[in-house]
Amino acid sequence: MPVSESHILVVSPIRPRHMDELAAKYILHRWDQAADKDAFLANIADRITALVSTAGVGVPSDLIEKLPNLKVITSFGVGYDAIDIAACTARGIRVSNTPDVLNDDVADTAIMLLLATLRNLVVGDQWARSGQWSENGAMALTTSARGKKLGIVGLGRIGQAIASRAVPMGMEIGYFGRNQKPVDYHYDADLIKLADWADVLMISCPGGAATKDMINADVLKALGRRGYVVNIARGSVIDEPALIAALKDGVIAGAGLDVFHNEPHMDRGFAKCANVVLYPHHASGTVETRDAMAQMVVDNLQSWFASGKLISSVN
Ligand code: 8YV
Repeated sequence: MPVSESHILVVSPIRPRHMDELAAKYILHRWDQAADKDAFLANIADRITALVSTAGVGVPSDLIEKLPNLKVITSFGVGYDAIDIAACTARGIRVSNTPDVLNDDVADTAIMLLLATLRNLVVGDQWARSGQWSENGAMALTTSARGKKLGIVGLGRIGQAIASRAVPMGMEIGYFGRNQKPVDYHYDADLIKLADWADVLMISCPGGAATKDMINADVLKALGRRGYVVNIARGSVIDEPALIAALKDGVIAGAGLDVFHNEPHMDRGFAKCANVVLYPHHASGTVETRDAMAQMVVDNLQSWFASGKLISSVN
């Protein structure tokens, strides 16, 4: 029997162990498992004061409207572009995310994709695995990260974690963002200028309407045929048809991608490109980090019900 009378709607579950912890403390309603979601809500909607979801799933805006007493949304993930924050704030609904605990694994993934792309890891793996090495000798030379200019689009906490890894690799850092930051890196308030300056464009900004399709054909053209794109932010930031065309036509040299439009149904056009390294939105996908993210969801709920305060709120 849960110790609290608080009713929580589960739109997307977190880690199993942490779900058990929530079930022991609160009355959970598994909206995610309901076949008929409206019928499921009918008897409980007015009792729901809290909601749990993940960054990938978010919260449908029409669902928020059906929950008259909803006070708090605790989301598993740092990105919250799939939640209508303005509508929540207007209703006085507080929203929390799980920042910082994933910075290292996401930044490691960014560097992993950068090196895998510039050094052709997947091609090399295939060259050895398929027997081509023994038949045809060494694979084609690749290009070094050392001495390259890394243009970071979005120098937030994750962007800075990436920069701190790239500097000791001998890369020069530049960045684009709304505001110049108190850091000793090359700054461009013009994205086209940064792309022209950079050898590698690293996308680490938030998703959402403000950054939708920001990396378009003009930016890719400015980056140039020896340039590379790495994206660990959101697929929505890149104009995907423009990127696929740029990869196919040699407008840019290659890309390393962790995020895509319409996940998990990635555009098959990418699968046909030999000069792209693909990773299925798994930058934070380690047991250690996902457990830490889940613990932040549990702690935010605990703090909310105990004091009405969130540990990591976004509004
Ligand atoms: C997701 C992410 O949380 O944190 C984010 O914003 O995109 C990921 O870490 C993860 O894919 C689960 O939805």
